[in-house]
Amino acid sequence: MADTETQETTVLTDGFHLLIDALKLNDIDTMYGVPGIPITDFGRMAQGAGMRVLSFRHEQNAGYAAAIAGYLTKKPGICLTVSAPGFLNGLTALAHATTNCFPMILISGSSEREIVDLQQGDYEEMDQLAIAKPLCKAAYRVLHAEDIGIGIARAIRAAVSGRPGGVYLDLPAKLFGQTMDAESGAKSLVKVIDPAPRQIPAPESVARALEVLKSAKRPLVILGKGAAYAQADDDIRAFVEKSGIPYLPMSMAKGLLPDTHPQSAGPARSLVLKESDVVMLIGARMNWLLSHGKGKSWGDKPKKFIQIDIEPREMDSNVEIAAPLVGDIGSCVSALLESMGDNWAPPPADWTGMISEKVETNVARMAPRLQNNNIPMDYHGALGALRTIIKERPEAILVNEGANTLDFARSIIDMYQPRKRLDVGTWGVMGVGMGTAIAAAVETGKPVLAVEGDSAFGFSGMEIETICRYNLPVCVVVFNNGGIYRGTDVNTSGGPDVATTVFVKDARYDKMMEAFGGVGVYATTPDELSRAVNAAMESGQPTLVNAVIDENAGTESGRIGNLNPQSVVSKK
Ligand code: ADP
Ligand code: TPW
Ligand code: MG
Repeated sequence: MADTETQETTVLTDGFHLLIDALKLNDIDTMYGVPGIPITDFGRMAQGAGMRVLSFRHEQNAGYAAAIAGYLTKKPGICLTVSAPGFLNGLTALAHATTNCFPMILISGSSEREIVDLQQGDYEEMDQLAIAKPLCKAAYRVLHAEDIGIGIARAIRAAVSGRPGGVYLDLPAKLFGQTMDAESGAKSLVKVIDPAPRQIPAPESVARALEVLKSAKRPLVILGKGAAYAQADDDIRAFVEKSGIPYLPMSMAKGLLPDTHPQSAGPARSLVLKESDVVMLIGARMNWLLSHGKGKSWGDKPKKFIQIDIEPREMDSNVEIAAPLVGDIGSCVSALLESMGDNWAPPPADWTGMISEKVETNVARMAPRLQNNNIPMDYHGALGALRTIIKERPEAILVNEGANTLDFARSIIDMYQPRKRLDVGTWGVMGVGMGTAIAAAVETGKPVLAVEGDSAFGFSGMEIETICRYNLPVCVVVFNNGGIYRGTDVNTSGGPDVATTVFVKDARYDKMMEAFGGVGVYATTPDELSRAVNAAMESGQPTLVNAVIDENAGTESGRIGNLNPQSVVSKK
């Protein structure tokens, strides 16, 4: 009798509930994924427990959503997938997150360990942990319900501490149904305290950095997306303004200070890279996007580099760093501000004057081109219209991918607020567009304008159904030039296939949007484009504008055509 009573009062919990409780305990309230065995019920139950669980049409897009959610919030974005094929579909995004230093956790269900390890051919069999390991910052597997708390805690800490990155968490099917008593279960959960602790720079490093900076005649600050990620916006602005040093924003750092700021050297990029004598990198790596700090674009004048980064091994990765400042950007910049004193001498006026002059000339040269009304539209005409829209709606988030569509939009559309420009990142990956747009809308509640090359859009285009399904305030503009780079290539063999870079002529992407109940607009002039986008931003209704772009207007690979290998025999 007594035994039965005890049994009846033992309340049980299981893997499903422990996982949900562990995530919620750590303020994780949103997941992006695709359902299926063995995580269907997990997704349902998480939704039932009040989490936002957004289902996508392809895991890669859910993964890109999670990656950018991590960038925007400094909390790991969660992507949830099924085993083998779903996992692999999510893996590209996990690697992308790691490459870009975005915190993300890919949670994938997996098959039975005993069968997988003996390679006996289980349903969706794959040794996922082994495959994920080289492609992310950390990878863990949880085998027992009582370890769920620790597993989630480790995954969160690994994703956000130090240099942020992607983490893989492997959850075998059996784990979800494992039971334990609810009280011990609750006790086993871990609330991660201070998941990304401040990393204070050494005082001597701060002094050294300021010494080098003081010695400069032609100083330059380069702001990268690490600086935007750090959310130390006020201190970064104060540092730039107090120092008086011209700055260059990397693509996703645009808007950290407004592009119209008098110290912005954006439109004088080639000049400042060549002529500067001291360059301070703040949350930007000296990778291909900065020509590795050498070669033609950097000119032949000697330079010294100062670098602020949380990752010590980033120093000297491409060039000698005269003053490494290792720590989190918030702490480093506030330490600099404190040590600068109140009498910091601004850079020599001939340097800042030379830059302002160049900026003015280049801006003035561009202005008339942005107002052209050519039909079909060229990039300048169409982007001139969108530039005004972002100027009038600086809180809107701009998502951008493509080749010409990316490169022209980056230089033409001024950004005014931090973390409003989200693009292809370090790899220049096509396909981030719709996942990024969805997460941007979900995480911020702000209107999203996604400016997409027609090829770029195609990589994730089916997710416009997701946008309609969740009724998100996303306006997609497809720059439709009928192909990759241009719509004019010909097949030199004379055979029946069209050229490799060419798509169907006059494709109507706007009708895809209508198929899912969204608004589709066909726009051939900057005015039509402008009207449609403004209406979409105003109404918040899911909208796709098919912007017809001159198929001759683009160039091969946009601005990075120089990276294409050339055949010595012939180039047809
Ligand atoms: P971009 O592409 O804009 O040049 P990168 O992605 O190359 O920027 O560089 C971002 C850098 O910022 C990475 O080296 C990363 O380690 C660093 N980083 C990210 N977050 C922080 C932070 N909170 N504090 C310091 N450095 C950071
Ligand atoms: C995952 C290679 C770089 S840019 C691009 C491709 C296919 C498309 C450019 O055409 P789009 O833009 O978008 O129409 P536009 O304005 O120049 O016509 N696969 C991946 N990533 C990359 N970067 C590629 C292929 C690529
Ligand atoms: Mg195109």
